[in-house]
Amino acid sequence: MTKPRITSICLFLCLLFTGLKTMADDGYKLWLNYQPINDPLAQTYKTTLRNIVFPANSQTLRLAKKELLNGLKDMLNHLPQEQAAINNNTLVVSTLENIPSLNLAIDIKQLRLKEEGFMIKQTTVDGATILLIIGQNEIGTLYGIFHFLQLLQTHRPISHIDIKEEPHIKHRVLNHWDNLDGSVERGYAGHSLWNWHKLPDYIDQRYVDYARANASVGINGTVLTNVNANALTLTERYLEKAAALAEVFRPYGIKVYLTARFSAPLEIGGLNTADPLDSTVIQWWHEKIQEIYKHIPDFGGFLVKANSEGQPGPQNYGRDHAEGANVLAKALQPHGGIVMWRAFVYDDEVPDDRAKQAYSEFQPLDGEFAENVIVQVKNGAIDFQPREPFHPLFGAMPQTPLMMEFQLTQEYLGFATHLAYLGPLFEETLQSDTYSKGEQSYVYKVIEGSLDEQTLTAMAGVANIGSDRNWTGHPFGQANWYAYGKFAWNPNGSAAEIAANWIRLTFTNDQGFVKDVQQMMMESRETIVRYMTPLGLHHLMGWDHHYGPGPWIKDKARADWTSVYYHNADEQGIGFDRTSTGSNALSQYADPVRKKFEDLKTCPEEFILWFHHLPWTYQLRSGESLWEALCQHYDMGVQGVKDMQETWGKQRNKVDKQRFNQIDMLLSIQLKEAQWWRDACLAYFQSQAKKTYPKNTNPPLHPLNYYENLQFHYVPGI
Ligand code: BDP
Repeated sequence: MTKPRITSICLFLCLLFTGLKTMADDGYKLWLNYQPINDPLAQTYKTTLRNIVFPANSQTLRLAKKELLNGLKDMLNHLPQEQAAINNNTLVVSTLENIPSLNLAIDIKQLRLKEEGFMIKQTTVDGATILLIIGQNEIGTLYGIFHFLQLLQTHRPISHIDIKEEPHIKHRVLNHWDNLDGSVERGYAGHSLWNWHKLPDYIDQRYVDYARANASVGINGTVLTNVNANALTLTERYLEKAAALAEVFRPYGIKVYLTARFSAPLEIGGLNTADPLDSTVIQWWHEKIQEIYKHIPDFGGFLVKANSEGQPGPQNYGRDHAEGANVLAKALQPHGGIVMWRAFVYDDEVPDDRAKQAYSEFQPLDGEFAENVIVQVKNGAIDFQPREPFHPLFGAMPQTPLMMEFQLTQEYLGFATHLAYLGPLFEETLQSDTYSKGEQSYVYKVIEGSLDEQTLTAMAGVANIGSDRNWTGHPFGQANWYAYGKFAWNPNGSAAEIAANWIRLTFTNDQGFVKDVQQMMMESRETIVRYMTPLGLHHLMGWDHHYGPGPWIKDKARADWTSVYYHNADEQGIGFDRTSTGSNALSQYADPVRKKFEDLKTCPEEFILWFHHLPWTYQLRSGESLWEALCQHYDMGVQGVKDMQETWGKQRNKVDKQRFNQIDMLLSIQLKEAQWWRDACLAYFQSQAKKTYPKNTNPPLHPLNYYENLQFHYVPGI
């Protein structure tokens, strides 16, 4: 071959290679991005998967099979040979129940799997080496297929594989705060996915793709409507629409739930009360629930926000939360439905520390709820802040099933504009020790029911999904949906591992990329804490829309809707005293936890201003004064975003151009906003502390009144 020919071949290969990297990817495929495998492992995969035995005699199994074959075709350009008998190198896929019909010499009594579990195992049967994927039921089989495909996507070896996976939590649910008019409360990724106007007759392909994505991470329930509920949701017209969605989701193992407005008997039922102990009200709910089950035979149940932020509830009639929840629960019970009753309550009548109110109202009701009620508790006692200590209700209601509510939609973490991987936030909460039954009484054990022997278990994630082409607005928002599914499956999981897998599935298996991006993701939430609410500060955001900083917010209808209520900054000091000299919210924790937080020597500094009001001169462990440390944290936050930009900038040739640019632009916005948070907060706190800025801290770009006077219209999510 002549030299010029070699050069042009090289050039062609180079172009081909860079062409692949620069191809557009709009992110629609999420982590189900079945890229061709250019790795020596591909040959082993093909050999192991030469044949297939997969009797698919139901809709779920048929779609599991289709998923498998499509995945193999895309990744390996290979289709296994369909076989009736089992030979060497055969992939056998089956539900536990169907195994006997395959005439396999396997003792199925030894194969024990919990509901929706699966196993993937290489074994020898009658002299043939086969790979088995067995699901406890059809949905377990579908989960097994997704898991298997993810192993291939992440280039894991499959010889001698022996995996058993079972969900630790029964109901793994997304909460959509979607309104019937198509808007999404605190939604930053476009409109609602549900087109209520065109339903039930028009089925958008996105409904199917949504169900598939959820099933691929083990999510098995969806609450379609906003917790600030509209009674119309429960009218026949909307039930028909919800039923159409339920039909699409069913083969993917996803149950539909709805939010129930407590005053629905008044608003759509024509009654003159919604008192849960009134017999006409009891009858109304009974009939309404029967009607729902006619439309949706596997309806999951209700999610209820009652007597909170103006929502109606049993307290309007002098009844308590248990009396309210139990009426719905009784009517749902014969159908197998549950009530998820939210503990996110605070009342204008109670002038107490807002952080105490959920505990004060719910803890005394321990043991009063019907069997099919589970109390849904936010991760922290205030409201999805960038960092909160775990909610004191965890561990404090041993006779009541409690579920975790996380918020994926980043209402307080920069919307869909800031890169915030929430895995570390989930892990931090779930691994917190409640000490309710001595050491190692972790929150995750409360949630999975193992601590108090609860069998009704659940986790909720407030969805960050909308009509945006890439589902979550920020391409990294997808990681929070994915990680939520993984933590709901196993709340004892590892955020770092989940991040690494997500990166491989979504972008590339390039080791350098995985390492850099994993580190960037793992640090991202801490970076946000630093430039928004360091050292235990909380609730400092802009009024109502929650966009940007607003530490100066005061004089609103309720003190606990203002920032000054939470930070209490003045010339002397800053922080919320929740010790025994203050609101004593700490008394709601088990003693070892209370003591740890109460004692300044042991209180983790990331929570110090959450629990203590301290003078600006208070010396932190680093030797810095509180004022100096505050300035330093805000600076570190801004620097953290610059570091993310640098890390991302290095990945240009490793990802497609479209997502590279999107993320690059979003990081620039994030840097601007981080700087804005830092400058506005420092200008404000300096005006209170009346201290000079430390030597290495640059003063804010503008005077305080510049930040105070900024106004924003049409902020998304309201
Ligand atoms: C707050 C949101 C509000 C929700 C509320 C809730 O700002 O829009 O309705 O939580 O969880 O964080 O009910």
